Amino acid sequence: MTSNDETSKETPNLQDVSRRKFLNTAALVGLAGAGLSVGLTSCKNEEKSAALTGAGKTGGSTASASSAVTYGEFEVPPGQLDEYYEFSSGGHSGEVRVYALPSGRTLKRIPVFNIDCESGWGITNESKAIMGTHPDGSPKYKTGDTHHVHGSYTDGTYNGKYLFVNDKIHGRMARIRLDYMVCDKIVEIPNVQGTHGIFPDKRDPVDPKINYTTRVFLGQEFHIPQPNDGRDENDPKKYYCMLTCVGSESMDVLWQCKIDGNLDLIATSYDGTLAASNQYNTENGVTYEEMMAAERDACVFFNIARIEAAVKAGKYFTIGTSKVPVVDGTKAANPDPKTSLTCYVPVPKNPHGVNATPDGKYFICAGKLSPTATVIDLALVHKWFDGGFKDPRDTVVAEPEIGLGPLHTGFDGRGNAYTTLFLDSQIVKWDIEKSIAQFKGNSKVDPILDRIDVHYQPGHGFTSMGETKDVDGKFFISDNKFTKDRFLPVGPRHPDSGQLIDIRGDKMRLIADHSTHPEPHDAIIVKRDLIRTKQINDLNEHPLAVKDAKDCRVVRSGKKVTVHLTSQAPAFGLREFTIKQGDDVTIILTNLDKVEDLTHGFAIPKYDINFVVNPQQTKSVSFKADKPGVYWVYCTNFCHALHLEMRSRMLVEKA
Ligand code: RUQ
Ligand code: CUA
Ligand code: CA
Repeated sequence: MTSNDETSKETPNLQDVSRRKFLNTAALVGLAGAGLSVGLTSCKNEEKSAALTGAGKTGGSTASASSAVTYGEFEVPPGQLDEYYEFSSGGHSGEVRVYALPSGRTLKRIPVFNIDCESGWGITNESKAIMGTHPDGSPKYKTGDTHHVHGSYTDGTYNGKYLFVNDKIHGRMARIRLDYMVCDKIVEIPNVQGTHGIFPDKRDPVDPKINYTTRVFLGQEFHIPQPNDGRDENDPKKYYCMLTCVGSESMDVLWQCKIDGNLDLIATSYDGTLAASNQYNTENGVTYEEMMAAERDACVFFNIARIEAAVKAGKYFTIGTSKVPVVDGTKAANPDPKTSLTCYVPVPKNPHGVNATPDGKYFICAGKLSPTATVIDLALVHKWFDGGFKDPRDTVVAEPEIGLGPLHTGFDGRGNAYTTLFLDSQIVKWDIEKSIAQFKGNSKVDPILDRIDVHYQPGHGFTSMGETKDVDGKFFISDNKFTKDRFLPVGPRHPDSGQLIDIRGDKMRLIADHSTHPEPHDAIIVKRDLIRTKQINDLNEHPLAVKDAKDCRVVRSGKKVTVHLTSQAPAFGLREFTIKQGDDVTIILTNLDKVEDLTHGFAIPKYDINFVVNPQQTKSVSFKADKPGVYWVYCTNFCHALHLEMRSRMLVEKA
């Protein structure tokens, strides 16, 4: 039976759980038992009861039938503005996306690590300078893999200045300035591979003159030889991973900290003293069997002040040609908690995700291959660092069984946690203080408050303002990896989805399925009044701006030719311009239109040039005039009744 057949037989209905498809029982039993199954992608239909038996074994329970949503409640009528921005990573598309919530409207795609011919990202000289180039001027990398988007903070909440996003493939981090919603810096991290989790400081700035986040921390997921230059290739015992610290304003790599095992997601404490990361490969395995050999891995805490003091005191080394100071945070190098740079808290098993509760008290690590979430008390982590006790495991204050495949946790500010269950295809709502009481031995307490089915296999889940002290407990989004029968079929490559859930009441309620282009990896939901954008560029921000149509001209110096050009609807400043075959040409284009939203495009056929200039913006492109002939340079962005007539002729004279 094809999915087409299934879909056509059934009436879509948000509340109809009978359409849910479950993983086969083998996957559930395997994970619940020996923990040896990786058959996570099976789409074999199984009875719901069979699947829930598997879940029940590990503390799961049936999702409650949530009360229906009245759709008018959440409608954002035409012309009205949404309450929130959602900033989402675009996964292996390499971009960042901007949505409006609760409507789910798509507002913008911000190209970051990807080439984008709509905006000209990776095509214009300005964007290539940010992305990095080969000596011939071509982009250094054409691919990216964004996972985690976080905003810059002041006093524990978003200040609306920046977004930071990782690139897992090439070990980079990008910064997006939120006033223009464009990427303005990319840094490539030395000595790492697989830069996965990132998180900025939430602390109050040290320097009162600085009203932005001061540091961003990045976790390395893949361990490698150091330097990775061909040495120790087949000696995995010598591979290792590092935490990297980047200055958020300079975007310089400030230091790195070598660790045992690997790093994954990152969270920072609200007091600015600690960063933490879950570790799923404390085994230093190179195959998945090896990586899941141990019953416990860890959540590692970094004592930032001690690391920075060690760097200042010169207690560091460097690797290869990199000048970045590296401190040693391994257990062997840190035998005494009172001086230790790191605290490795044992957590079961291949944990995924670490999230800080908005009251600043706890870090929660989801178990992934264990049906548990581990609650770590930050006060106890500090006590451990002060030498108060020896066993880091004593920082754990709860470990409730919440369901199968727990990955990420969001918060509502009312003491509840919402964890995505990848294998159960559910969100589970649980009470943190009750889980602590249960852990202390009060067997009568059940921390589980509610479950809701999602469709299907959720990865990240996050709440409105949930990573800030201003968490408002209104919405939760479940970003789902599989959609199978949820949308009209579009061939083998399925859309992904973000499901919007109302969390204001006792019971969670599913509001909407927002389909998304793969892969909406992780996101934050930010109140709209925290974001203040500029709607028009400043003519003076580009040093080469052509400020008057009368300044349009072709300037030649030997083979170097510069074309100064303007756009103003419905014409370019030069109706034609002539260059010679073999010239090295740079075209500088300023859009002199001042009207909001009046963007022009600029395309040259066969020369592979296509970009836009927004009102008062200047961009440039450089190319070799290697093809003689007539080329109609044209505007690609519908701007005027005479948009189609908005052209110029580029005449390339034969050499
Ligand atoms: S990790 S689905 Cu790249 Cu964000 Cu958990
Ligand atoms: Cu200018 Cu279309
Ligand atoms: Ca492991």
